[in-house]
Amino acid sequence: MKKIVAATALIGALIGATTVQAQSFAPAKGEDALRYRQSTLFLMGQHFGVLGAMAKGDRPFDAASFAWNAKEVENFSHLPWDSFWVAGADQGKHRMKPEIFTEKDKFLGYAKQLQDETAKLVQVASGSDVAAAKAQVAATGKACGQCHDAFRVK
Ligand code: ASC
Repeated sequence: MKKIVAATALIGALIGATTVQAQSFAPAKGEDALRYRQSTLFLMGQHFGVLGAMAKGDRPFDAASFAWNAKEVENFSHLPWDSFWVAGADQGKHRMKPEIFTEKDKFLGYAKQLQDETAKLVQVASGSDVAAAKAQVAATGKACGQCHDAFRVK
């Protein structure tokens, strides 16, 4: 019985893991893809801004608000990346550097790092260690920044 329970849990975990990894989305039209990725990055920045203000002490630390905003940031960290590869999504006003396309692995590696940091952000937000939560905001901000430095026009 124990073995069956363990095997079921393992299969569940594997299905869960692949399902999360397999999800991807990008609008089909270039102009929509540009807007989609810029919107998701904008929204991520808005919610991360709340966390940044709490971490810096510009805003009172509120655990429930921190946790909610962390969850939003984590969600948005999964959305923008596929839209960079939609034909026509480089037409219009944007700040992406062409290196995104010539250094795709590095770019997506940074995206993955961001997702890992935002997952930790959600995790730490559910605890009661405020210092750890603030430190994780800094770590997440670093992940935002390293990608901007390499792949966003100043
Ligand atoms: C934000 C935001 C970013 C990041 C970055 C962190 O709030 O809009 O782009 O944080 O500044 O380094």
